[in-house]
Amino acid sequence: MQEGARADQDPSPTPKQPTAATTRIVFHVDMDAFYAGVETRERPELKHVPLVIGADPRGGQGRGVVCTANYPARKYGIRSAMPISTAYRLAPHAVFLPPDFSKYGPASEAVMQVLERYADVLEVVGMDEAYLDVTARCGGDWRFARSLALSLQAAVKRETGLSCSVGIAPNKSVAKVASDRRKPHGVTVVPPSQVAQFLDPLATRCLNGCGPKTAALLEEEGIRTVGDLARADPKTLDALLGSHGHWLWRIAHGDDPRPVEAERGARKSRGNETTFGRDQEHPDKVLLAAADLLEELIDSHDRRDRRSFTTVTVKLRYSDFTTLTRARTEEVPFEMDRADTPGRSWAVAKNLLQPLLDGRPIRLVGVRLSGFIAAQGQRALSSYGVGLPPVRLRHRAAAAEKPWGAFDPGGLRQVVLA
Ligand code: TTP
Ligand code: MG
Repeated sequence: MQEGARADQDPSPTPKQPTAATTRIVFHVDMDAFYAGVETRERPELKHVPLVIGADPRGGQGRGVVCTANYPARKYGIRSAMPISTAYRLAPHAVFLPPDFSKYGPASEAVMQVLERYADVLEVVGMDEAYLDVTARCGGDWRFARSLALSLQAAVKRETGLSCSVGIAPNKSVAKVASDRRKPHGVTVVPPSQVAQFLDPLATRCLNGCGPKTAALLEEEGIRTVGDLARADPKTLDALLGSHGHWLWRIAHGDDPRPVEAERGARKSRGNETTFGRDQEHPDKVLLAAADLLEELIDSHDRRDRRSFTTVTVKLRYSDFTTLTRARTEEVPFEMDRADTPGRSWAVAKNLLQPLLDGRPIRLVGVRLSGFIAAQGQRALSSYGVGLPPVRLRHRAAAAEKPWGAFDPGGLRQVVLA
């Protein structure tokens, strides 16, 4: 049901008073084919043709992966994280575009600003998704919640040019499952009385927290659907999956007490990594790629939330897929407003990487920032992206010791900002 299509008026939501007995009403909003949607805004002619955002397919020889594909491309079976070579084989006539990360942060911020107006509490959980607690403004009225979601979709479309889907349920985990049911541009409402019948037939994979490995383990026990999971003996699940098994059992029952929390939206880390087009044997080239990744990462962090960070983590994957990470936490935080942050954080990353570059060929290098500290004067969500010009790290580069941005590994890389 593409209900959002008929939502072009804004019913100017009026907050209502919740009663003590009101169950929560939670929205999960997830952008449709997010990166592809952003690219299509500038090139509307791509809207109805298969579009793949990801690594260069190099005529089927490319080595990176698909970031996302628009819905016409998904008809060919193309999916996120699939090798780009497979995507090319499935649809060689598709349009392949590299991701342009400079666009997605600002687009996300613009979306979140719209969502903020529709929420009692907004929890941003990723670039393209958020939970909204709308209990108070809906006053327990589920029909009103549906019209609020239609209005939200229309506002996101009107103000950002992007499409999203909304799941409406009494808690986060059911809302998250629901937002995925009628993509793209769908609204799925699951009031409390329908939670059990909604979840029962779905594959366990539909639950957030049930990845392919967990689903395979459950399948070995004959547990294929969320209903099977709900009927399973929790002790068996505990034995199979530990405390995670118990959690899955609870959410299979539609039981998720987690509140929607504004603060929880603040991410704990931000990372960036690249797979080399060819395994890289020269330590200097790996270091230069890492320096470039770190610069992009700091630039992206600067545009997103600007908190100071204290920990730098590096990651290396050797050609045999052995993967190592090393982290260092500094007592003096790396502040986003300080010109020495790129140089200082690079010195840490380099010192962590160098001992690991022992001549073995490298397949992937990554960097991650964490240990965030809310800085004074940090931008409020409501002012994201507004007013403050981004810190131009590339301009600072001249002052830094390292050759920031000087190395492009042949355009062969697949960058993943997470
Ligand atoms: P998703 O919300 O998982 O996917 P999507 O928005 O592209 O499509 P859908 O309509 O199914 O929600 O991820 C959001 C963005 O994150 C996506 O546009 C690209 C990026 N991404 C990757 O780069 N790699 C990945 O493996 C995934 C899953 C997402
Ligand atoms: Mg999405």
